[in-house]
Order: sequence, then C-alpha cells, then structure tokens
Amino acid sequence: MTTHEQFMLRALELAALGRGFVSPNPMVGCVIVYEASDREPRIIGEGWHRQYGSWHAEVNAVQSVAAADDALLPESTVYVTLEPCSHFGKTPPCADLLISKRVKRVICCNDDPNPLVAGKGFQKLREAGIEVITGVLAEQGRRLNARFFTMMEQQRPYILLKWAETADGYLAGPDFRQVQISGPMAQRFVHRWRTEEDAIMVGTNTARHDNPKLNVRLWPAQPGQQPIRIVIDKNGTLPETLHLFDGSQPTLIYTLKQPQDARRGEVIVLHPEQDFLPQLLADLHKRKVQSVLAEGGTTLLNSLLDAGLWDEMRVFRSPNLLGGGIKAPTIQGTLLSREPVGDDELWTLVNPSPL
Ligand code: AOF
Ligand code: ZN
Repeated sequence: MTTHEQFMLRALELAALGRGFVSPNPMVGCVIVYEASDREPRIIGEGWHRQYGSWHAEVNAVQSVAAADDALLPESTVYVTLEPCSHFGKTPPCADLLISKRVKRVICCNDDPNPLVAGKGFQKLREAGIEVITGVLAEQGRRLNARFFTMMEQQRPYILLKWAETADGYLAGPDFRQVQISGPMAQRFVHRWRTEEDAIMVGTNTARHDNPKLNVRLWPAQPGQQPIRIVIDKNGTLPETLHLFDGSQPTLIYTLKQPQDARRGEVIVLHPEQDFLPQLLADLHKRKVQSVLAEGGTTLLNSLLDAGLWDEMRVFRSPNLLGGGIKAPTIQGTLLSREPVGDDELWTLVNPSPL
C-alpha cells in the first residue's frame, strides 16, 4: 500500500462515521498531512461530514488543526475522499477554503458527480496553483458512497434487497403463513440496517399477511434515524387497521387507485399505463430518498430483480428446513461476503451491472 493509500484509508474510515446521518449528502472524510522534507509525514488535522446540512469534511479537518500548526498548511497535503465542492450550498465552497489556506496539494478518491460540482472543484484548485490528484482508492470511495453515486448517476435510489431463507430455499410457509426463519441476531442486524437506509419498502402481500411495523426497535436509533415506510397497494385494498397506516412514521403508499378509508400516510397515485416500479423510483428520487431496503415479499423482490432494479442483496440463510411454502428468489450477483450471524449465514452480493 502506498503512502497516499494509507492516508486515504484513514480518510475513508472517518467518512464512514457519518453513516446514517448525512443522506442525501455523501459520506466524506478528510485528513491533512504535513510533509516536512526531512521527517515522516504527520497528520495535523482530521474531520468528516457529520450531519446533513452541517459543515463539510474539509471544514472540520481545517478547524481541527491546532493554532500552532496553522502555518504548516502551505506545506500540507489534504486527503479528501470526494472532490471538494465548488458551490454555495448549505455551506460555502470547500475548494475556496483550501485555496484560502494555501494548501500544497489535494488528493481525492472520486470526482463529485453532483452537477453543481462535477470537476469545477478540481478546476478551481488547479487554477489557484494547487496540485490535484484523483482516483486514489477510487473503488473503495465508490463503494462507500454507492447510494450517493447511484442517486446522482441513475436518478433513482440505491436498492437493497433483503430476505431470509431456509436451507431448502423457502422464505414463508404455504398461504403466506409467517414463520420466523432467521435467528434473533439476524433480526438485530436488520434493525441496524433500517437505521442506515432512508426508506424501507414492502409489497402488498407482506403488508397484509405480516402486518409489519417497519420501524427500528432492536437497535438504538438516534433521532431522525427512523426510516420512511413505503408500501405498494396497487388496488388500494389493504385494511386501514394495519400498523403501517398508524401514522407513527412517515409512510408513502403507492397505488393506482385512491383508497377510500381513514389510513394515515401519503398516498401517491401512479399512472396505470406506465411501468409501476420506475414511476415509484422516480417519485422517491424526487423526494431525495437515496436508498431503499426492500424487505419482501417475493413478488416485490422478484419484480425488482426481473427489472434489474437492484444494487445489493443481503440474504440470511438459516440451517432450518421448511419442506414447502413460498420459494425465495434466486441469489445472484457478485458475492462480497459470507459471514456467520448467530446460527444463520449472511450472504452479501452486489449487482455487477445495474441498468
Ligand atoms: C465536500 N465535502 O464533506 C461533502 C460534500 O447542501 P450542501 O452545501 O451540504 O452540499 C451538498 C453537496 O456537496 C453534495 O451533494 C455533494 O455534492 C457535496 N458534498 N462536498 O466538499 C463534504 N459532504
Ligand atoms: Zn464542501
């Protein structure tokens, strides 16, 4: 591993501390390294984007530099996981800050795909005489911000499919009979994931037969970390008494027919003559929903798989047998990891070719 990669790895580590707090912004980390010619490089500042709407990583890193080290900035390299911004958003441009501090060099993983930035940050820095290197640990940077890149490049949220299946490949009993397939540890994992994504989605059968609450209970959720609930109810026939319609969390109901009942939630009526899922995803994009965890059932999961509208798959495989029932979707994609979670095994795969 090169020196650049080592410092960038630290910046990526810092960036990840923003997980669950910065969406729809990217997670960004920054490390400032002073390089005296006769000594080992030394970190003099670190920071990350901690909260949506708040200071960017570069600002926090510059702020963290001790007053005594301020004079070292013109001989320092700034490692930042994403191209410094060039626009006036919720905060002034980070590129301007780095220019005003007269840093020597800026090294990044990725260019910012946000059309407001998209190369203009680098251009500003270069025009000010600052050396710019990009593409260091680019893969890791894209993976870390897969949600942000998907939103910016594909104009839709990042889609995670999640299910639990038995060793013989079933995810529910016959007639949608609900059976607990994965163990308690796996359930805690799912609740943590709910804090990490913007929204959770279920299809009509799951809403009707499981009556899920789709909130975070088995993991400590910070304020603002309860996800939006999304339910598909094409015919508008789900009972208004479902937990999903209790008004306890923001809930989006996608339908083709305005339901005539007292359910609580925002109803979005889509056009019947156009494909349902692309319309739903376009609407979520408009709402700046950056990621969706699809938790079932098979109809929804298979529709997303068939349309190629998925990015990541997380499957708990339990050692138990069911002997019959509803078949789980086919596991596919590039395997990232297989790890034991309690008695289950968690398979994580990514779509090698999102549309
Ligand atoms: C950076 N450093 O740490 C982050 C950046 O609304 P704002 O002002 O917070 O701007 C959000 C946009 O800024 C976001 O879409 C992305 O393009 C960039 N995020 N840029 O230089 C950071 N979080
Ligand atoms: Zn910025």
